[in-house]
Amino acid sequence: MRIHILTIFPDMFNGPFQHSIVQRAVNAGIIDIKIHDIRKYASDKHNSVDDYQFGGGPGMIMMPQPIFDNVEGILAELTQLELASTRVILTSPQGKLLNQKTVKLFSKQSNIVIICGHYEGVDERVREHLITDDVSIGDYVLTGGEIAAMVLTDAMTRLIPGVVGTEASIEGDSITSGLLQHPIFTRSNTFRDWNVPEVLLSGNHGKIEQWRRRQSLDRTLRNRPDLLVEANLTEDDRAYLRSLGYRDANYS
Ligand code: 6GU
Repeated sequence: MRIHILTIFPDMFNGPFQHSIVQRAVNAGIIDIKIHDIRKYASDKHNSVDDYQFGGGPGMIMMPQPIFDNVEGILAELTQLELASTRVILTSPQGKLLNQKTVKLFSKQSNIVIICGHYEGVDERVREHLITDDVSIGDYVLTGGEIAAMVLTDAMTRLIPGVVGTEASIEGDSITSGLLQHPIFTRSNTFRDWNVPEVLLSGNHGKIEQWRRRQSLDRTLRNRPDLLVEANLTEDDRAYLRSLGYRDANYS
């Protein structure tokens, strides 16, 4: 997969992809990340990429022309087959909230183009005529789309086959499995008087699985009850949730 990131702050990307799993994926040739400086596509003598908004209002708006020229230059290099598996994504607080399902869909594409929104936003013609998807990473406002582009790149990368060691570590993820992950422990068995739960040392795999499942349900109910509506729950799970006092109209 090739990931193109269009930004007016290319230097922000020095670092985040040069460590750990993403770096390994780049070195192994599984992904290729290309950072594009939108300003290089500016066409006036001041290298403008932004301007005031028509109708008046606060702040500056990203101009359409440098973004169109940059994206169209990238798309022109692609084959028909690649074009059919390419997404052009705009990061902005007005986008659709990113979730694991969307990340998974994106991770199957051959090319991903991410335009990092800035200032008050981008000219609406970019959204209307250039992008395939607009993405927000949460209900808060960032100074720009760069960090969101890093988040998206990171989340897509780990889903590409061969990047993360075992399928099991992906399928067992919080969210991917529909529930939050259960608590996990490593050495030492006793740390500052705090013991690892007895059951994990019991060697009884049936009991361990049951404990983990219940901890997952517990944690999901406490932190993300919204996930329970879509989660795949067994009769046992439902009985356990009822014992915790969970009652929800959407859930039966
Ligand atoms: Cl994608 N961009 C900005 N500027 N703020 C955000 C965001 C994106 N997602 C959440 N907040």
